Amino acid sequence: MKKVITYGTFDLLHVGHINILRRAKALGDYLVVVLSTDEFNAIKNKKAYYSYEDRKTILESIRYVDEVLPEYNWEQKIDDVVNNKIDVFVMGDDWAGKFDFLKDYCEVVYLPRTEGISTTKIKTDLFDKNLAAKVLK
Ligand code: C2G
Repeated sequence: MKKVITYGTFDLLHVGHINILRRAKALGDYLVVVLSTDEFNAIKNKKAYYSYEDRKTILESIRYVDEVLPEYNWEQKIDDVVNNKIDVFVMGDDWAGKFDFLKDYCEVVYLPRTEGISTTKIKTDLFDKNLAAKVLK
C-alpha cells in the first residue's frame, strides 16, 4: 500500500483544498492529512475560523482522505513520515523547496496551487461585501 501525506490548516474548505487532496490521493492508495492544531496555527500566525475538531470532522468526510493527524509544530515531519511509513510527501507549490530535507525519507512532490481561491480571499471578499452593503444601504 502506497501511503501519501500532506499538511495544512484547511480552514473554510474550498476547491483549492479539494484539488490538492484529490491529486495527493491519486499518487498512492492511502492519504494521511496532518492538520494544524489551533495552537500551531497561532505559531503560523493564522487564526482559523473553524476549530481543529471541526476542521478534522470536515476533512474526515472527504472521499480522498483516509486519516487525519494533528500537526503540533514545524519539527514533526520526519517522525510523521517514518512512523507512518509514508512513501510520498505532497504540498502545494507555494511551499516548493521548503521540505526537500524529506527526500532522504520519501518522495517529495509539490503540486501547482489552484489559482484565484484562498481562505484569506474568502474572508476578504466577504468582509468587503458586508462593508459595501452597510455603506450603500
Ligand atoms: N492550496 C492549494 N491551492 C490553494 C490554496 C491552498 O493548492 N488555492 C494548498 C496549499 O498549497 C497546501 C494545502 O492546500 O498544500 C493546505 O493549504 P493551507 O491550509 O493554507 O495550509 P498551510 O497554511 O500552507 O499549512 O507544515 C505545513 C503547513 O501546515 C502548511
